[in-house]
Amino acid sequence: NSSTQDNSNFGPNEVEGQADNSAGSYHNRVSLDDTPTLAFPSISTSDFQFNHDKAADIIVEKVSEYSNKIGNARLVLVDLTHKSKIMSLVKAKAAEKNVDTQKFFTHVGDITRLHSTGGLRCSVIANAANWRLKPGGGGVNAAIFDAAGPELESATKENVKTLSPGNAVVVPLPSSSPLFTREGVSHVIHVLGPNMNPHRPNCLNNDYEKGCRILKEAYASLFEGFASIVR
Ligand code: AR6
Repeated sequence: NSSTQDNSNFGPNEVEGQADNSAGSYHNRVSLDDTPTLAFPSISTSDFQFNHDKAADIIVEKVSEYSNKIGNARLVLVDLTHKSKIMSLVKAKAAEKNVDTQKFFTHVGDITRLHSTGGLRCSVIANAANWRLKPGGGGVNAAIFDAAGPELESATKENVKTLSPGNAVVVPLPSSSPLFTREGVSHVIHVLGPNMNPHRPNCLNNDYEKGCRILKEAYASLFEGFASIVR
């Protein structure tokens, strides 16, 4: 049901887009202004099989830390469906910690179509990448490389060849990329999170002490990268 709306938490230039029916104040919303915004997927929680509850704690911790360091810029956690477990967990934990809803919210939609189908302008999007920074492999990585065209692969290669877990790299997107022209995305930040999937490289074999440290580093590196763009 996309008709349920609650505009009570919106700023003056915002109206709600695709409604997010779950309770809590971190509603997705449509931005009508040009506030610099980073849209990011939950790193490592799907193909890389990282524990959702632990990941949600880390997202909220790092979002709270960085929301004070990015001026008026905003951070938006994106996932494909209203049923997203990680999204629900993050919303509940962010509400508990009173994270500023002007600086952080969640949005249901395809990260490669935020402007054209969600009405949300995000000049920067994050990718849950693989260590080779290659297209394909499914998940959000395949979607972003597909949507961005060959421009993203060549621009990525110019910057860096591989990524180690816990790191992020900022890639300026050529203006010929469809993601730039259609969605207004000027930068993609590739992030490599910790992997708990035995069928993927660098599996941590359930070592959550190490995994949590690497996931924290990954978000810190992502948000630092975003801060370096908006500064
Ligand atoms: N828009 C928004 N969110 C999405 C989209 C999309 N188009 N597609 C997926 N998600 P995953 P990981 C969400 O598996 O766990 C790849 O093969 C998804 O629901 O993409 O870090 C890479 O090559 C989930 O919440 O990333 C790596 O090898 C989140 O994005 C590996 O997967 C991340 O899911 C990385 O695995």
